[in-house]
Amino acid sequence: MSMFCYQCQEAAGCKGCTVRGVCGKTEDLARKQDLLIYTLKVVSLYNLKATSLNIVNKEIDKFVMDSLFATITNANFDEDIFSTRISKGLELKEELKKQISAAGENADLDEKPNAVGVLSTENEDIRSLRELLTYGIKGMAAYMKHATNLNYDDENIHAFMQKALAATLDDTLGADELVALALECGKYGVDAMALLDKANTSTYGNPEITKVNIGVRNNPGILISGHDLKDIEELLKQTEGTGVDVYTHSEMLAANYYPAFKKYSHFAGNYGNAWWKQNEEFESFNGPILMTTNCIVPPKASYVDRMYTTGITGYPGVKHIEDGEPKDFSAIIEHAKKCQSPTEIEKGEIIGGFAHNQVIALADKVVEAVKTGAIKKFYVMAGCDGRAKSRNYYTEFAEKLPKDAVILTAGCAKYKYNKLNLGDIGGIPRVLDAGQCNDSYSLVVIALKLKEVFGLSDINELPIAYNIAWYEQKAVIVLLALLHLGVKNIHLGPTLPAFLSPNVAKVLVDNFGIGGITNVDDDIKMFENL
Ligand code: SF4
Ligand code: SF3
Repeated sequence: MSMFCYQCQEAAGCKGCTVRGVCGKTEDLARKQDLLIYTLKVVSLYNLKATSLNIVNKEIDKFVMDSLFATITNANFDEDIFSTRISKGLELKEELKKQISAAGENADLDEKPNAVGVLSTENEDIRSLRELLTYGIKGMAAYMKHATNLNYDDENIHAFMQKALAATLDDTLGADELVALALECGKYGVDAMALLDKANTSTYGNPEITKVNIGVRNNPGILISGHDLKDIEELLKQTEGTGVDVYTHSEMLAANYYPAFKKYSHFAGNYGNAWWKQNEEFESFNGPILMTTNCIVPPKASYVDRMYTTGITGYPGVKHIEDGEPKDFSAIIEHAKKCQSPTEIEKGEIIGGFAHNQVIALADKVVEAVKTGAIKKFYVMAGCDGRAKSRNYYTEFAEKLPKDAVILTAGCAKYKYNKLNLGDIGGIPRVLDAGQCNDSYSLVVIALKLKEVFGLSDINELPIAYNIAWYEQKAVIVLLALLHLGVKNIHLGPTLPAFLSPNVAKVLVDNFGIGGITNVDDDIKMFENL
């Protein structure tokens, strides 16, 4: 076995990728990512000790956060970036050791040099819990990165990420302690998503109901993908008056819902679908593409020269736009001017912008529809989309749901049903899109509001079912956040995570009622009876 990775839903054979990642990750890249994760654990171990001595190193918070994010599935395929980060981590460790020694303390901590890679933990349950925790903080790091880009930060969340990393090196922690840490991770996940929600809505206003054009215009365009709103803000500013239009792709769709971006007349709408269709859709877009975060699919030769990365993303041979205040997007804008306008692949509009503020503004209407029985049940179908054929389940599920059911969604999972004509219930669309995967937080705020309005004592008494599609590690932090909030009976698909050992899966089933999916007809019956 030359590598081992089982962090995402595409883990080969539902067990793990051992030769090459289904995502395109090579053996060398996998080893470097493993080494970087191990380095982060060691840096965290020393930083915890330094912090206990009141030695403050702010640089470490950013280094750990960015590095965790870079190892998320489909975020960065550039081996050189990982080599540089590993070296930087080792430098930071040496610096911390010096500081700890200078404070008169023992600076020889137990670094567990054999703890590199997932399989270095022999006990499969401990391994499973350590990885669950690691993937949870990877997702948390992604959300923190977007918040900090907008100058919102929380040192307690960074401290937790480092505590969790160091904990995965601690052989004295057994299954109970690690389960407790995973649930604590959910608490910090809620905090991180709340912080990002505050950052986004304070900076760009509250998302509002919006019809988004999915067709094309005649000007050259730039397609911006990923989740980083600061990047689209800067790109919209810098493209203004240049004759270049800006289109969103995949999860960046949610940018269309923010008041601050609507004022740009060259903001043309959304092009294409979820991340996994990019090989075709980036080709037909004809203009340059900017990847601000995951998910990158190894690019085809037909458009690789039109692709740009920024932030923590990277791909060998693809041009990278460096950080800056502001970032300089002139190269991609000049590139766009030389390109043809996008080829039309769809026409029409999709509707979204149902984040908490907007839905709560409609609360009377929603509550009335529930009271009269016009709406019988809400289905939270947030999460990720992916290329597995088995994910057509979610399209079929949305189509076959009874007409008195409303889907609450967030993340790229929505592309499985957001272009179906599912109609509305008394003016309330049957698919309410809150935004990006991090906006799953919005769905929780909505649920808590409904609980209050209906005077219920438990969130699980609401007529809400959870049928969540997952792919990468941001879905893991969303799941842990929901568990922390006491949500029960969440069903996860299209397959359960390969990193859950049978015993860990049993803990989740017994304590939280977590389950998988079977087939649409049986599952709809099962959810109706929950
Ligand atoms: Fe396999 Fe997913 Fe890991 Fe890629 S990220 S190597 S597809 S488990
Ligand atoms: Fe999507 Fe990658 Fe997860 Fe953010 S863009 S939900 S998969």
